[in-house]
Amino acid sequence: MRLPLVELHLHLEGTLEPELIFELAERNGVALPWGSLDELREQYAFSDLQTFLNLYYANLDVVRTRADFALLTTRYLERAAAGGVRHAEVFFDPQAHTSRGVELGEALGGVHDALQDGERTLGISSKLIVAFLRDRPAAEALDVLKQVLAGPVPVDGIGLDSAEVGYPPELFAEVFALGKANGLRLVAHAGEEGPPAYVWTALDLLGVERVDHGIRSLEDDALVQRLVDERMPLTVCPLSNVRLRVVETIADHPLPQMLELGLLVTVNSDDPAYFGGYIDDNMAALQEAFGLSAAQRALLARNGVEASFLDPAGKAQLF
Ligand code: ES4
Ligand code: ZN
Repeated sequence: MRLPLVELHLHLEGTLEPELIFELAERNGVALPWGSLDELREQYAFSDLQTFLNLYYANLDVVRTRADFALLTTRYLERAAAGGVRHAEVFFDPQAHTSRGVELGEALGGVHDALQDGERTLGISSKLIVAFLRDRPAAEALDVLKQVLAGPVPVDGIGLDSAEVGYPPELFAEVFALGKANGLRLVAHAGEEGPPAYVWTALDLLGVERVDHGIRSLEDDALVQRLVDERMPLTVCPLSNVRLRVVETIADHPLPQMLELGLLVTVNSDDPAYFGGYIDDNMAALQEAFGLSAAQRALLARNGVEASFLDPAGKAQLF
């Protein structure tokens, strides 16, 4: 039996493949700073989160119209379906687009249309999580959230991403309170490059229901105990952690240790166009490095379903 793959940590913007960058540049008449695909690919050696983010935001210049956002999303869903994904809860960063003059409704509308189509044609159910950029002002995030809530596109949750260190979760307490008051599900990146203290405040002051990454939680035994006791999901992204130098190699990744500790760990792909692979590639890399047992593979699959925001009937359908 093929285990159900559930993607819970994926930035749609991070699925913008080099080939699609050239395709969109051509159709939008955008002059790229790269002469060839190979020249662009040479930029993908990152030394940390910030060097990656610089390229991630710069490459978005080619994504402009509602049709572009729909195409980006559809290409992701097609690749995900080919890799066995049955359900995806995807992040979208409105401020990465509104800050460069794209209309919120065009961006979010294109994504939403494609997610709906993907559900019908590819059989991938999905949830849409708008993520706020923590290295921009919280007042801007609040304003964007109000626009989303007043707009026509329904979203399922809110998240917090971008440069972490120096931008603790508590800066966004008001944003998350408004999201919660409107019935949205709450997640935040914490403990990727930032300290365990950021995981504590994401839990206590934002009220998150999942922690994205969270791997630096291992530095704090009391925090690990709490995460285990609360069955708090951690959306871990192994290939991302290697490419952003959070861990040295895949063989050094603490995922087996995290499972051993009883943490509710899920495997995800983060920004697959940038980090060398989609969720199936992440699973394959773990399999090769650790020779995961059938029981461990089944546990990871079950964790993905449990940690999703599907209702009980939706979860039952995945098994
Ligand atoms: C991200 Cl890997 C990562 N971390 C934080 N923010 C992000 N946005 C896109 N990818
Ligand atoms: Zn991420």
